[in-house]
Amino acid sequence: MSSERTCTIERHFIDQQYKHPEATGELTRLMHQLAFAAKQITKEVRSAGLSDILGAAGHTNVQGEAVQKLDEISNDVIYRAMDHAGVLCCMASEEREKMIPIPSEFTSGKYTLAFDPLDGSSNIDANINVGTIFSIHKRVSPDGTPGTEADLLQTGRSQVVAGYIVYGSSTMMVYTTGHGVNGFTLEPSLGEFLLSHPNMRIPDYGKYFSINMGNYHYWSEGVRKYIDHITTPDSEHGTPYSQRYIGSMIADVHRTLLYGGLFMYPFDCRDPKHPKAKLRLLYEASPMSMIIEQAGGLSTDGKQSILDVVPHGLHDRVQLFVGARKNVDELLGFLNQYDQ
Ligand code: P6P
Repeated sequence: MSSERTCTIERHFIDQQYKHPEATGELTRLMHQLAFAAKQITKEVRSAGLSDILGAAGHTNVQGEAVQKLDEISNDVIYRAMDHAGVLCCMASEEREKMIPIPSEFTSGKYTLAFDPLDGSSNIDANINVGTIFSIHKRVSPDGTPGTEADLLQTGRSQVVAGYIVYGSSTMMVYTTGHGVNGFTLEPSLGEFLLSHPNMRIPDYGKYFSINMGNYHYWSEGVRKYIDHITTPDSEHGTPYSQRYIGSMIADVHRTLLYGGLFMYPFDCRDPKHPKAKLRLLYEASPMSMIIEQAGGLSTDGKQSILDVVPHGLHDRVQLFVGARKNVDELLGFLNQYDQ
């Protein structure tokens, strides 16, 4: 095993910290706690089929979606790993309508955490890849005071850390602090995340596209024209591309990071005056877009980088196109031609 492979995620956190003399170690501690939570959720996900935590928990979350028991367990694991860490001033979760305060004796932290505890949860019972997505900002309210929504409602561009943990054939944690993207694979026999994918780069182009084709007739003209273009056989344009769609954003974007192409979740334009988006900005689109852009790719809501979209609410939704540079540029050509 190469020397890089023996680099634990803890060592990597410390290396990142020592690149910044002003670092206090708070962020390192935050990342340690996230890695610990990831190991706990891995254990729950791996044993879900053998215990009674599969199936719906019987109530719906703020998104109106049936909450799976693993969603709740994952949410609680992350909350318990973070609430006493003394590094956060507040949190936001897909599973909670309102901002999650930090207990008053621990509210001095200078960071915020927005997370989707278990993205793709509708696939849990089918044993399909699910994952945790996280986004960290530095607070904007005065240190030592309870965190506020304003601390959470910041653009993707101002994220301090963005990352995800994908629970698949192995558990991988992929994160960026704005200086490139690194991937770590959990070595179960050690209980450690080891550096397995140093300096991840997305290919410049790929002949894959990831989208729910069942919504074809709901999309804008530009999106439909683009999909028609990439699915029409034409040797000169190297089409058709291959479609890959798992239905867990985290798995679809992770594959796109590795193989290129693009992932799309367009507006539902059945009401052209009120197009509807599905994916959430704060804890899905923003962190995944920072990862892809840090790896050399592009993200857009059709008009601007996802990282520049200003959030107004914790659960804002956004149209999302994210992936390899040439693929996203090709799509934008169609949106600019047909959707302006
Ligand atoms: P659809 C999972 O529920 C999720 O939020 C994302 O992870 C995924 O990309 C999307 O919804 C799938 O939505 O409408 O294709 O089932």
